[in-house]
Amino acid sequence: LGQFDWADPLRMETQLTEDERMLRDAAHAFAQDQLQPRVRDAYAMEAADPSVFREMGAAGLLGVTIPEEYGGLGAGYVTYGLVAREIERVDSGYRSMMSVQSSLVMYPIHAYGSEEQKQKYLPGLASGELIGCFGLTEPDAGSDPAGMKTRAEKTATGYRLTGSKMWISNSPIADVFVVWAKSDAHDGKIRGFVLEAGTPGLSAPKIDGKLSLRASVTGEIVMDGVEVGDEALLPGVQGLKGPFGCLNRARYGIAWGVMGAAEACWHAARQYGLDRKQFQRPLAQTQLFQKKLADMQTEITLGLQGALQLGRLMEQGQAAPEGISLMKRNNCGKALEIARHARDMHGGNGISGEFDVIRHMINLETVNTYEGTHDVHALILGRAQTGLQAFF
Ligand code: TGC
Ligand code: FAD
Repeated sequence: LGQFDWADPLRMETQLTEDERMLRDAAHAFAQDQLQPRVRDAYAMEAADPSVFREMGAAGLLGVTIPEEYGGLGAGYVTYGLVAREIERVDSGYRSMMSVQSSLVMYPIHAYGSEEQKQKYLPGLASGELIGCFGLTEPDAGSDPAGMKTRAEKTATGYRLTGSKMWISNSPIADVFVVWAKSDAHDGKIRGFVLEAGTPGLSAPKIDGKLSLRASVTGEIVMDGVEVGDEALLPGVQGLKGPFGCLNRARYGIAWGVMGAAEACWHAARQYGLDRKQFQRPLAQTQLFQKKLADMQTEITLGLQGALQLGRLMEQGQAAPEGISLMKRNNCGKALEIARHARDMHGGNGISGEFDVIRHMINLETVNTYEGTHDVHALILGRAQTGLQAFF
């Protein structure tokens, strides 16, 4: 019979290739050496550091699945997931910066862009010299992006975009804006456009005062008659399947990422329980404490197995969007619950920034909401198994 490893009960390590383990270890070292030392201050000060992008780029963590000819790593989806897990082990905000850049900006330019767009933007996005953002959500269109009001009108030489986007990760520091708009020239269908910072009429004010995901900056995108040339249109896709194709990748990465945050909380709670004594014995020697640790271990082990299988399906081109919804929803919900328990198990210390668990807990409230809320993914799964539409 095999040896039991409490931290890896089903021996996921043996399911990874040597390359995957090597890239995972490099991402772990980067996250622990470069990100962990600054995250508490970044969170406390609500200060996203743009140089994180260049550092991630130098470490090869931007565009993990994008081919090497465009500056990416040319690796598979399991590697991308393992990287997300290591970064989110430190903070969901840093993982957000990485996944928006990789899945929501580089992916659509690579999958839907012209050769000129790929050459122009992808190498700079991969190195982190350029920062990207993705504008789908609007003040009146969140869970229902089909209700967007942003319009692209045809001009003699291109398009004029008018509208506003809300809750956009990275927008105040972005150089490249992938935005989605209904285009008059395409029967009102949703089309993607690549805008550049500094274009007249384009601004991206910061949303101040967030109490969650404070190490990552979030803003609006205001488009007040922004004029762009024909070359700004992403030629390869139209309709909602354009932005959803990107969201599939980002949601998949989140399913892995949140397991990293959950593991950080689990390991911290276990260590705290071993170190702290009450009633003359370690907290970890009480039944209630051990039951909570066992629940965390079980949910994380199952969540990681699900994410790994989904990754293998992604690599084979066999992952259905509903399977991605299932894993995004499950792993976010479970990670949030684990973080709440870990916070409680730290007692009063659990509310201190020094112990990290409350930061993970508050971050995970955002992650449970963005990229499709927990309940919206339930409706996607409900529709897929009943054939009945319950959104409206
Ligand atoms: P529905 O009728 O279901 O679909 C419309 C068209 O879209 C296609 N489609 C998909 N294609 C690929 N992948 C998917 N996952 C797809 N889901 C839908 C569908 O096939 C159809 O295509 P066609 O050609 O037949 O027209 O559309 P609906 O309007 O009923 O959609 C409802 C719903 C709830 C499923 C959807 O709108 C939804 O998922 N809402 C959640 C919105 C969301 O996730 N927003 C995320 C914004 S970005 C973000 O949060 C980034 S945070 C990142 C970070 O900081 O890390
Ligand atoms: P709503 O859609 O108004 O939902 C409010 C509540 O109603 C939720 O509980 C929801 O589950 C529920 N609900 C909605 N519809 C139904 C229904 N039919 N039946 C039952 N319940 C329903 N967007 C981007 O485009 N790009 C980004 O980079 C980005 N980054 C983000 C970063 C942060 C920090 C945050 C907080 C959000 C970000 N978002 C981004 C937006 C995010 O995707 C949306 O907040 C999310 O999709 C939910 O939309 P909403 O906030 O409008 O909530």
